[in-house]
Amino acid sequence: MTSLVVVARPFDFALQPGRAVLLVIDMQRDFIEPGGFGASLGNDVSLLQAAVAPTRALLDAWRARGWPVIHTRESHAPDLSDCPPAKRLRGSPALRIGDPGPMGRLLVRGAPGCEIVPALAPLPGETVIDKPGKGAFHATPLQARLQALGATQIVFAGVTTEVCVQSTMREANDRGYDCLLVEDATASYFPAFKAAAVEMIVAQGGIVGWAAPLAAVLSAFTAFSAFSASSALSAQPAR
Ligand code: TIU
Repeated sequence: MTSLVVVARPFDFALQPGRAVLLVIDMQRDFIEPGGFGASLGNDVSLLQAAVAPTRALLDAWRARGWPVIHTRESHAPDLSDCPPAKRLRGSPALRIGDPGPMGRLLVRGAPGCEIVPALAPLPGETVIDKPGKGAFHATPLQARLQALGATQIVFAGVTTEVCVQSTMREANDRGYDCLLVEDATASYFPAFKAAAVEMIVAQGGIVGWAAPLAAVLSAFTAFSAFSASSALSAQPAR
């Protein structure tokens, strides 16, 4: 199968149809909207809004081809049995995980704040993985799902770049997946940390993976569609 060449750093990423999964990390109201977990930690949540529209554009392009999408949510059971005390008690936030806030209990499954923002809501048939940690492989069925899909490549979007996205990229890299981070489709409460995380990922010949702007991914899709159309035309019998 012909691959789609995405102009990326540290070098081109050969996206393979049938092998690539889009993994959208934790685009939840609790991180992106006021009154949620991110805000309880003292963060300016408006910084994460910038990633929503590019992530939607990436989802639209991916879905148009019928390629697999997996969403994650950082979330806990209502009894917090999957939330280690070390996580719940860390620091001195305004509200802790499980406390009631304006969008319901923070990071608790079933609370409105735990849901993915409406613009990026999962479609029927898309996998949603609830994860108790920062990395999406820890204590989840993600690896089994990727194996069932026959995936060898993961394209990443989501928040926050240097916390849950980078943790998951590192976990995925160690499990043998080629990982591409779409730079406009990720954001951090700390823009300098986002920039540093991207540099850390692509340094040393792609020690963790690749990074590319959304435009590069969309260009690869467009070029691939044009190539497929011309191949189909040239395959037509001569009249
Ligand atoms: N606090 C922060 O930057 N992130 C998180 O707690 N979780 C995710 O990144 N999803």
